[in-house]
Amino acid sequence: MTDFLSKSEIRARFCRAMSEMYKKEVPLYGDLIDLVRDVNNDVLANDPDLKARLEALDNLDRLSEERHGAIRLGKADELFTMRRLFDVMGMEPVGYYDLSVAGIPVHSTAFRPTQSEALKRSPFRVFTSLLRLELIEDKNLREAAELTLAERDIFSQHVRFLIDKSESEGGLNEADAEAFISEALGTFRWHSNATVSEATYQELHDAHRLVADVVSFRGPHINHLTPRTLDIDAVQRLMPERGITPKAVIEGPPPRQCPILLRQTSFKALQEQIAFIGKDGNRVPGRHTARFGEIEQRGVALKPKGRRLYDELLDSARGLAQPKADGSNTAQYMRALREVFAPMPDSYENLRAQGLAYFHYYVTEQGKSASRHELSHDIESLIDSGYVGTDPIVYEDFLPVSAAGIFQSNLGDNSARDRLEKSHQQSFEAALGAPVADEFALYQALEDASLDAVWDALGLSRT
Ligand code: OOG
Ligand code: NI
Repeated sequence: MTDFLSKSEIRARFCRAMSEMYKKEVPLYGDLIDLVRDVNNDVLANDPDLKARLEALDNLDRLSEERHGAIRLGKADELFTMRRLFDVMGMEPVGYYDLSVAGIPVHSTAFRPTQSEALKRSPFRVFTSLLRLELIEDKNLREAAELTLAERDIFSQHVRFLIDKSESEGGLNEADAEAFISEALGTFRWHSNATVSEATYQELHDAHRLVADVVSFRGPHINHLTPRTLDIDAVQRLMPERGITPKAVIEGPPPRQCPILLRQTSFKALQEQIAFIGKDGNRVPGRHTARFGEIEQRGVALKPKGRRLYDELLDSARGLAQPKADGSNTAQYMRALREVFAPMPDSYENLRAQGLAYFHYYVTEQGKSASRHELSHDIESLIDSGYVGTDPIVYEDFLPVSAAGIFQSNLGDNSARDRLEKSHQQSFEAALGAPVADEFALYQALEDASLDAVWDALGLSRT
């Protein structure tokens, strides 16, 4: 008999190990985690209703644990093996993000659990970008970058062996899972010794700072981790008091009664000591800016119609005021954002009634004790009479404009903003070795499954 650990258990342990590693590597991140925990505790102490709701839906002990991290890969076969590595932990590629529209030479997906039980157990996901080397215009530099990347192997032999084993046997036992976690973690570790000379680094950096970050190192260091906060505006405000410098604005929608999608902000990336390859095997000291800390607050997932409205409103807000990186027009931008977002209903009832957002349906206590002949076959009347309740389904994905804002705040203000050529989802999926899942289809399936369960529980057939 095999005794496999569940994929969710491996993911939860991996996430904890990653957090410990990153706190040691970037102590300021540990300070951010402490701040997030303090703010979350304050919010819960002041809002017993919210506390009760979260206790029912989530595991409160894990409230301040990381929700996501991000890495940047350099070549197609790294993405291919990374997909298999994340699959050991029950994380599948969801969504395609084209960052070239914001002048960033990568395209990305998010590896994440997709089932509600798995999300509840450990929602950890990794935003994973693949560098598009073809966007480096200088042919010599492009070839030098390709050569440097060709020489590296970011996976250990042992982790490759354990990925194969998990695939062929269908899982990993306790000992193998522990070995997998520590071997896999090595792939995401920071290396302060660069694999290039200072001159090459400068050229890569001049092509795009991100190119230097990916090409100059032995592995795809985790570049940030992101815990969940219950009050992102409070954390943003309190960061400076704790010696943490936040980016100028919170990305995403404005503050609302009923949060939608995702709001996020980060602290600026740190300047770190590195060492370039010098002459005669000597090392040359240098500096590199890459790693930071981020926080997120999530709200209800929007249906395609809601998402179109969101994108339109965000576009208009940005048309009125582009947030400046130095923070000089933050107040103006936030005011524009609030005003522009007025057409987005700010009650769950209206978001649901207008088909703008996804909801989880369930039979209430009253519904459970009702006799069948009292029950209508119409979901809206069942809701009106209190037999069926609804809960917003939380958005588990990312937003390209927000992601671009997070990238940019950590790349400096002089990074290219021109539009690059069109996206290449097909080449991304070819490298990945699988199609990315459609996020809307996943949310729709969750909503549909909850409705089916309602009809079953009430003994009714769907009309
Ligand atoms: C990824 C930035 C995107 C987010 O939360 O939107 C991201 C990166 O900087 O590599 O993590
Ligand atoms: Ni992030």
